[in-house]
Amino acid sequence: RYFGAAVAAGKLGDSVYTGILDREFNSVTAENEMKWDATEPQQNQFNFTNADRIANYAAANGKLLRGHTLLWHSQQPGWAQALSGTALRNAAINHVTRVAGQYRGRIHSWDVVNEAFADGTSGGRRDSNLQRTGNDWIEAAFRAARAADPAAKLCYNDYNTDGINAKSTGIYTMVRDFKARGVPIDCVGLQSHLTNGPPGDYQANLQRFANLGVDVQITELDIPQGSNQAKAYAHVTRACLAAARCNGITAWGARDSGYWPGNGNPLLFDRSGNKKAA
Ligand code: 9MR
Repeated sequence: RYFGAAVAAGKLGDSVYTGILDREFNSVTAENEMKWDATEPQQNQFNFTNADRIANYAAANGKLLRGHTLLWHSQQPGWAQALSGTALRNAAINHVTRVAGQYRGRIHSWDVVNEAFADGTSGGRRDSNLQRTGNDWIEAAFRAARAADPAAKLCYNDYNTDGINAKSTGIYTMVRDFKARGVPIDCVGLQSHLTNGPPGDYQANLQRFANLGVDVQITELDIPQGSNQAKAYAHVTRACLAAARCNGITAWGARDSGYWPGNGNPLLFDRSGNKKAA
């Protein structure tokens, strides 16, 4: 199992920050630098400068590298937001092919598709420009990612899916269908932005995904500071250790300062970089 942190390229020059990473984590994830707006600011003109800073940091310091994220309805470049239909579908698949190809062999797990399911009780897909290209856009993305980087584990990643609810069940049903039809999927990411701590069925939810034959990864863990922060982190960690095929935890940052959106003190190290009880 790995233990990771989301990192920002702009902080890699801060020695307190890199000190925490070096000492405490064996995996890193780009917080924003591998997203569509960052890597393909103009159509077919790719810019990997900031993504490479994180990839190179990982390689130089013996860290695994998680890829986040190839396709998402948010943080799209303006040119993609303006496309629809076949033009958008083709651009999206080209993006997957080029970015996954760029990092071929260097990513242990990719969030191929992020946050494509709706909140609430429908259990269905979220409306988005990508969804409007046709319901098969997710499987098309996974097939393109597999072709571009056969060694990377390919994950579907989402939030509010930490317990058993309509949204996580919608994803569960999609993964079961993908496995039955041979669509290449290897893992499910549970973001676990746990504002209220882990739900009681957290471990059962991890385990039901694992039972489908995919790995489970906790991908964006943060839990606001409060009397139960340490207990809640322990609960999450124990659930992952106990569930078969939960093979990694990533915290959505290393220390509280600079945390998005800037409050809550939800991470494992305080603003000065000291270990918290969690
Ligand atoms: O941490 C990211 C922040 O710096 C960005 O401004 C924000 C923009 O949407 O995205 C944040 O990361 C998100 C992640 O990519 C997907 N899941 C939700 C995360 C925010 O909690």
